[in-house]
Amino acid sequence: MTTRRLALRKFGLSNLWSRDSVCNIILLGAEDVGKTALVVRFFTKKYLPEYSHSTWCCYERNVIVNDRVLLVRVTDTSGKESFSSLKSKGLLEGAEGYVIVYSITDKRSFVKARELVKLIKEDFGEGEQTPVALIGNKEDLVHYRVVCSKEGQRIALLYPRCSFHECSAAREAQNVESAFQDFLCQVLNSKVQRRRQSTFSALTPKVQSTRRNSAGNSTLSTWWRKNRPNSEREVRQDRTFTM
Ligand SMILES: Nc1nc2c(ncn2[C@@H]2O[C@H](COP(=O)(O)OP(=O)(O)OP(=O)(O)O)[C@@H](O)[C@H]2O)c(=O)[nH]1
Ligand SMILES: [Mg+2]
Repeated sequence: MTTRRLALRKFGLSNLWSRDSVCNIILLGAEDVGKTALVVRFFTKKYLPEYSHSTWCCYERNVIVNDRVLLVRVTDTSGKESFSSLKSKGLLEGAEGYVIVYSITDKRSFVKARELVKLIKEDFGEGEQTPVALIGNKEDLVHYRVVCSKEGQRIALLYPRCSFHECSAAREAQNVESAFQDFLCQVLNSKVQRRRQSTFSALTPKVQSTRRNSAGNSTLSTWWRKNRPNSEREVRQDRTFTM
């Protein structure tokens, strides 16, 4: 074991090592905007004309971002489910970034995307710092465009850590790749910042002791995450596809 890992273990920070190489992303948006098509395109470089409309599922794959290998885990939600229902099922727990998709040919999907960005950025408190990527999909259907690029850009400019891209899952892999790569870089940077903040608080005994619970030396929230009677956690594993 390296000196660095030993030092991390000594200060109770050994988990930081593994947590750093995993990225949990949530994919949100209205029905039929191409959420599944986008994640499948990014992970496999392939495009299929039809995808399952299941309630939600999880895809994961190792991706190289900034010369580092990251295990990117994407929770692909269904457009039928509301944000509050996803939240109550615990699907948004541990999100390190949100990808919100709309179709440039569907105004209603843009309105929904705008509401989702607002919800995440304004109502989430801590989530304000969580990176969000707003993606206008189906760029290949230019003749049917009803949402112009400027409208998307305007939303992104309203919030910190919100990026905007237009792409087409159907046309080519390159634009989808660069949108996701750009977003994952943002997520990585935000993780590094959070890690610095949590390292600082872990090394400050006063702060740490107030967060410990009676059951052991972990924080209450960590203890609850490990021990809660949550069947969703097991279900989640059944719906994870490694690509
Ligand atoms: N022309 C075009 N069609 C697309 C594109 N992306 C997806 N589609 C099509 O749009 C339809 C819906 O795609 P999905 O990926 O299933 O959409 P979704 O957002 O996951 O839908 P739900 O899971 O029901 O919420 C499919 O018929 C896709 O082939 C695109 O970039 N261009
Ligand atoms: Mg889907």
